[in-house]
Parts: sequence; structure tokens; C-alpha cells
Amino acid sequence: MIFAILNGKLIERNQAKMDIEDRGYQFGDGVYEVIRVYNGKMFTLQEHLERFERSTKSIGVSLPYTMDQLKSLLLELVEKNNLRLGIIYMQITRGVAPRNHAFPEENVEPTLVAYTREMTRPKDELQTGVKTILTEDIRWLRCDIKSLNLLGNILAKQKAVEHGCFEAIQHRGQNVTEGSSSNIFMVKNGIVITHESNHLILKGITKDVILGLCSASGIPVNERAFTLKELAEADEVFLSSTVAEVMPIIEVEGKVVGNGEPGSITRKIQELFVNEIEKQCGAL
Ligand code: DCS
Repeated sequence: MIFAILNGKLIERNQAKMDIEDRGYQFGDGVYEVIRVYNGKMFTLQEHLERFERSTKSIGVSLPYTMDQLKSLLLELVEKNNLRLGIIYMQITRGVAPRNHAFPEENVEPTLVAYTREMTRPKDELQTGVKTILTEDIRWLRCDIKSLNLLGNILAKQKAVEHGCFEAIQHRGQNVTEGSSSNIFMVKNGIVITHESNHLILKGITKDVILGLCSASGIPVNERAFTLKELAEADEVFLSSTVAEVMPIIEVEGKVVGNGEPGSITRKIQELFVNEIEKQCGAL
């Protein structure tokens, strides 16, 4: 039997039912997290919980659980579902109330949902690298909030899929922001460059792990916006996310990156990242 968490209780996944006036369903009025599980252990759990808390605060939803309560609920969920390799999806919405854009007046209990899915690592793509397209970033100006409102991201990803690509690299005018569900990095003359974590992108947990690993191993990093022209002239390009890890990009909009193979700095960062996973979760 597979379990899910609904409002603090572990229940059978198929018994988890939502109200049609849940504000997450009607307005996308909520926030979420995706957490990786390797060997039954949650990778960078603390960082995900902290970002979840920040996201809830930024939309004025009060988390009805302490971080410790959430942590033990998620632990129990992973154990009950016997999950070894996969993800946890967790979201909270402002709750159920008669439809009205403004927040409900009376104290409505937020709806918290979490469930797990088995998911392998994208081993082939991590080896070969992936192709990407470019697309204008049409999203709002609070991309730092991990909001359920993902229409801009969904349309971008679909465009990538229709072009036979893994990811869409978004740009605002000439500046590259981030992927539809990933952060984007380029390497030029040995320096790793990636957009600073401000309101225009999500502060990726994987991105921050990578920046920490680079600084610990003497790989220079410059956290700043870079242009489409710089991207086109990059020596190496890669993306990062909870699900895709450190993923080499070998093509951008039909144009080959470098010599068309994952670059040496990307490879080095992949190796450091796998070591970090193994340190926290055991051998892969
Ligand atoms: N930027 C966006 C827009 C994202 O959706 C994600 C991950 C990231 C960056 C990378 O962040 P993490 O390193 O913290 O994962 N989005 C999650 C998602 O929706 N599916 O998988 C990861």
C-alpha cells in the first residue's frame, strides 16, 4: 500500500481527496518543494524545509507544523512507502474557502499534501549531456517564490519537448535567467557563471550546493546575469535541479556548445556533486 500525507496524517494515497474549492486548485495559491531521496535518505532536507518555510512566509500562509514535525512526517512517509530512490513532492495551499481573490477572512486551515514517487537518476543524460532551446521568460517578477503557479514554466518546457529538447533556457531580453525547472550555468575561461539569486530566478538548492562545492575546491564562480551572446560563446554550459542533478548541456537552440561533449569543469562538478550525495545518503 502507498501512503500520502494529508493535513498531518498518513493516509492511503488513493484516499487522499481534495475539495474543489481548495485555493491551490482554483488559484494556484500555494507553494511546493521537490526533495530527492537516495538510498531511502532525503538529500539536503534541511535546505528544502527552510526554503518551504520562506515560500510560505512570502505568500502569508502560516505553516501549521514546526520544522521538526514536518521532518518526522516526511521521514515516516518515506519509510512507510519503502522508498529507496525517488522524490517527495510536498505542497501547501491557503486552504478551502468560497472563491474570492482576496485571502479568506476567517481562519482557514492551510492544506498540506506530500507524497512520494519512485524515480531513477537520469544516468544516460548525465553521461551524454542534453539539448536545449531558448525562450523568452514570460513569468512574473517573484520567481524566487516556489509557487504552484507554473504556467510560464509549463509552456516553456512544452516548447522544449516539441523541439526534441530536454530543457528551455529562459531569457529576459538579452539576459539569461533560468531553465523552466532548473538553474543555468555557463563556463568561460575556467570561471563558472550563473544568475544571482534574486527575484528573477528560484534560489535552487542544487545551485547552492554546487556553489559551495566550487568554492571549497577552488573553482572560481561569478554569480551574475549573463547575456545570450555570452551563452553562445561559452566553453561549457550545464543546468542543475533536484531531479536532473548536474546536467551537461551540449546544444543550445541548434548550436553546439564547445566541442559538443560535456566539458571538463562540468565533469568535475558532477563528480563533486555525486560525492556530496554519497556523503549524505550513502553509495549510489
Ligand atoms: N528553477 C526553477 C524554475 C525550478 O522549478 C527548479 C526546480 C529549479 C530552478 C532548481 O531548484 P532545485 O535545485 O532546488 O531543485 N524545480 C523542481 C520541480 O518543479 N521539479 O523538480 C525540481
